[in-house]
Amino acid sequence: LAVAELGQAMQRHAATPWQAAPLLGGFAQAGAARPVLDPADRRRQVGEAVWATPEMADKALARAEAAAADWDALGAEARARILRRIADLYEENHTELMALAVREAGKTVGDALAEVREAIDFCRYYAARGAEIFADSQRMPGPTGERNELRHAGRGVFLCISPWNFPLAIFTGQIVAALMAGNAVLAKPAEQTGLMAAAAVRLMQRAGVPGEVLQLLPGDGAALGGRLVKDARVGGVAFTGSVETGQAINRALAARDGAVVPLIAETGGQNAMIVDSTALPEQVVQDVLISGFQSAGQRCSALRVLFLQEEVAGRTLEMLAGAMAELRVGDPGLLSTDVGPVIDEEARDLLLGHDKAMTNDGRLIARTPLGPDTEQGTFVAPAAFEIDSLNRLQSEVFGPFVHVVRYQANRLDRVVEAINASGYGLTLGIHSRIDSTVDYVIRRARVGNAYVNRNMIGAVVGVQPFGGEGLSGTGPKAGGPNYLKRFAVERVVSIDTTAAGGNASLMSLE
Ligand code: UN1
Repeated sequence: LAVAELGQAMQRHAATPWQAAPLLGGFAQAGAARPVLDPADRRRQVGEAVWATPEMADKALARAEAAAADWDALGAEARARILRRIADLYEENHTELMALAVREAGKTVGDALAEVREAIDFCRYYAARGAEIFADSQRMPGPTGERNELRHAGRGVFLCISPWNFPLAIFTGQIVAALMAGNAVLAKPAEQTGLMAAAAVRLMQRAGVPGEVLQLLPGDGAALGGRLVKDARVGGVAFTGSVETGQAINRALAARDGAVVPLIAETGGQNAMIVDSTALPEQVVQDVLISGFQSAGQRCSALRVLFLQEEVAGRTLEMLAGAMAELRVGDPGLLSTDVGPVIDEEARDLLLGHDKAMTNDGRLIARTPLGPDTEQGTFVAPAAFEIDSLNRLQSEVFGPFVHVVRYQANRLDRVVEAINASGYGLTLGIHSRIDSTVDYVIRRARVGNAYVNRNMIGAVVGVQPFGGEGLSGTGPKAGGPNYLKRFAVERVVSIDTTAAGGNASLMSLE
């Protein structure tokens, strides 16, 4: 039934395209519309998007600044109720949101479902955590005659800059965290996924988020995003995307006159999986397929470098090549599809360039053939290459490619050193049945999320707090117990309760 409904939602919008426009104070702004094309078939227009002008960004900032205090004063429980209502509305509208994930972002049906679920999980988890952390006041211990309270408040206006690879989940996660902490939000979605962002913001406003408190600014990353991060009215930035953009935001914030504000950044990875001779080969192959090729490898958590112990490398690669030949690459709207398109022409061309360079160097191990009807889309064939060391990869290769490096059993130390030397520190997979090996790796590898004898993507909100260190991000981890705190400031109120009269009313604040 769900699949039939999804098909209907996709057809409905073949007739009535989706729309995105800047939303200021709850009102859509007019402007020149840009066509949004389906990554699976670039002849198919799925909607159109209007980008925000610098004047709109300026107005949005002024409105947000004016609205922040009242939103904060509403209190944590009232804000948590609105977050729960957003979750309910996402649930009611899940087929529409899934259709958008498939048609605008090229997600497979399975990934689209996971996307909507994760967004809902973020709302419910942050509502629960926020109601706890941001409860009106927390009594601190102290001497008699004095009352000390720890409170939290929003930082004012928070700027949320989100990626196209999780156009609903990460977009929503950043925004509801900032809202829950009592901030007004300016949302700058990825250029490629403005339609999903607009649909999400409309639902958030229906759930009760005031138009001034959450404003949507679709537009160019460098021009619009660059302008916003320089503005002294922005009290904090949440960013998920490339390490280069994260560093540029960091520099822009540092160069600003005025207050020092936090950057919560989740950036790329050069994620490795280590497989020793005690690993179960079938499980390894299954986990490599999921970690390397699901979502066409367009996850910052995805596997990029597979370290195979020499003794098992040949057999594992043979099995991997066999399994890769069975993957189906094609229309992400079909339930039988394993790998959909990459996001756009620019991404495809970069990846094809990498494939060509690797293949010319004689490093190709296996490549999955593209399925039928892929000529008009931005598809990239999943491939595995062999390289002599992780150093060969200068930066993150954001697509369906796995690079294999063989290692000697007695040189596991070098493997861990190479992983750490990359400077990234996001996810890591280890396949081994030897506890001391697993322990050795986990104690030394500087990564945010380590996965043992399983795949290394799909961190679950509230269960596996997600995020890296080094070049991979600043923390705190998304979907974890400490994430919300960084969006708020702490305030301590100390009251002398021995004084008569005046302080009595403050004492009843409880
Ligand atoms: C990203 O790809 O930008 O665990 C981060 C996972 C996801 C990754 C999100 N939470 O696969």
